[in-house]
Amino acid sequence: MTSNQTSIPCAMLRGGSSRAVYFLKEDLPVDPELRDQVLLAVAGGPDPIQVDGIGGGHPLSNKAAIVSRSDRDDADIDYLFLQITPAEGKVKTEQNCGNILAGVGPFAVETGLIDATSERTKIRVHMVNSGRLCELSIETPNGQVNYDGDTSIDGVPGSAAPIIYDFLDVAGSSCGALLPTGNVRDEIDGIAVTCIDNGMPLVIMRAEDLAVSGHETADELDANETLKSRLESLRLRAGPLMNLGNVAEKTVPKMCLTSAPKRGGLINTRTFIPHVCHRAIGVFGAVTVATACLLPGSVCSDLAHSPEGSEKTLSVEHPAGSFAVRIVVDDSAASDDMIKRAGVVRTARLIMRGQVFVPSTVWRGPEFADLRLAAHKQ
Ligand code: NQM
Repeated sequence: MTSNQTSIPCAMLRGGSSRAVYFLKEDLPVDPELRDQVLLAVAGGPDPIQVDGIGGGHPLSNKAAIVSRSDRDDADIDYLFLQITPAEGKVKTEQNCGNILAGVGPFAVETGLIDATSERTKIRVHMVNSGRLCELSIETPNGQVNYDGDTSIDGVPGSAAPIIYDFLDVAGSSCGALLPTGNVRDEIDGIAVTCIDNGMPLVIMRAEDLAVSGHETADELDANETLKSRLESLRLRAGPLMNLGNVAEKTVPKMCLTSAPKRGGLINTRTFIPHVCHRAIGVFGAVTVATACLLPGSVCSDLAHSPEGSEKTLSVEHPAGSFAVRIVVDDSAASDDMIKRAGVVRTARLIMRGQVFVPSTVWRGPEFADLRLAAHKQ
C-alpha cells in the first residue's frame, strides 16, 4: 500500500485481437464480490475513455485473466476469464475468451508458473469458465517467451510469434450440448436461427433476414439502433432455449450475422458481443460459426463454401479480414457429434508488467482482505 492506494502486481498483454490485465490468483482478493470491485477500479469508470483506469473504452479491452497453477491431473494452469462491464458496474464470468487465452501461456512463463525448458513449450490450460481444456504451444527459446515472428492475425497490426491452440473438447461448454435446442435450425420471432455452442454460445442468423447485407463496417452496424434492438429481443428469447436462462445481464449468447463470403473464405460474419459489433471475431465465436457452416440444414450452411476432406482449414471472414480455423470432421457421425477436433493460431504480446493501483477505499490489500474474509465467515 502507498499512502491511500493499494498496489497489485499484474501484466497487460494483447491476447489475439483483444487486450487484458493478467493477474496471479494469489494477488487478488479471494472474495468474488471484492475481487470484482477491484477489477472495476482497475478498468476505470463507465466514461467512454475510462480516464481513471486502464480499461480502454471497449469490451475488447475491458478484460481480465486470473491465472494460477492447476490442481487437476490433466492441466498445468487454471485460467479464469472476466469480462468487465463498467457501464453496468459488473464483472461477468459466464463466458470464456479464446483471444485472452493466447496471453495465458506467455504470462504463465513470465511469472514462473511454468518452466520453459525447450524451444517450444506446451501448456495445458483448464479454462475455469467452461471447465474445458486447451493445449497451447508457445515459442520459448532459451527458456524465455519469444514474442517476435511472422504470424499476422487480421485486426492486429504487424506480426508476432505463433501460439498454436488445440482444443480438447469444447462442444456444449456453456449450453450443455453443441445444439442446445436439439435442432440445427429454429425460428424465433419470424427469424430463422441456428443456436449453437462449440466453445461460445451463438445465435446465428442470415444478415439479409435482418435487413442488412452483413458487409457493413462495425461502426455502421453499431449505429443501427433498429437492428441492435431487434437483435437484443431475439437474444432474450434465445437465452432460455439455449439452457442459459435469463440472459438480460449476461454477455452470452453472442449474435452472429452471416452472409456469403467475398474474399474466398468459408463465410462472412458480423458478431455482436452482444451489444457492440466485434471489430473482428472472437476465437470461440469463429470456431462455433465455422462448425455451424458444416452442419447440413443450419442457417449458414447454404451460404458457406466448405473445402472437401475431413481435415479442413476454414477461413471465417469478419470486419477486419479473416480468421483461420482448423477443424477435423467425421461426416458419417450425427450433426451433434461431427466435429472431432478444432484448433487455431493466435499471437500475443506482453505490453506492460508492473503494479496497478486501486484506491484503498476499494481494497486495502491482501492482509486486510484476509481479515475481512475471516470476519465474513464468523
Ligand atoms: O469468442 C469477444 C474476443 C471475444 C471472445 C467476445 C473470444 C472468443 O474477441 O473466444 O475471444 O465474444 O466477447 O476477445
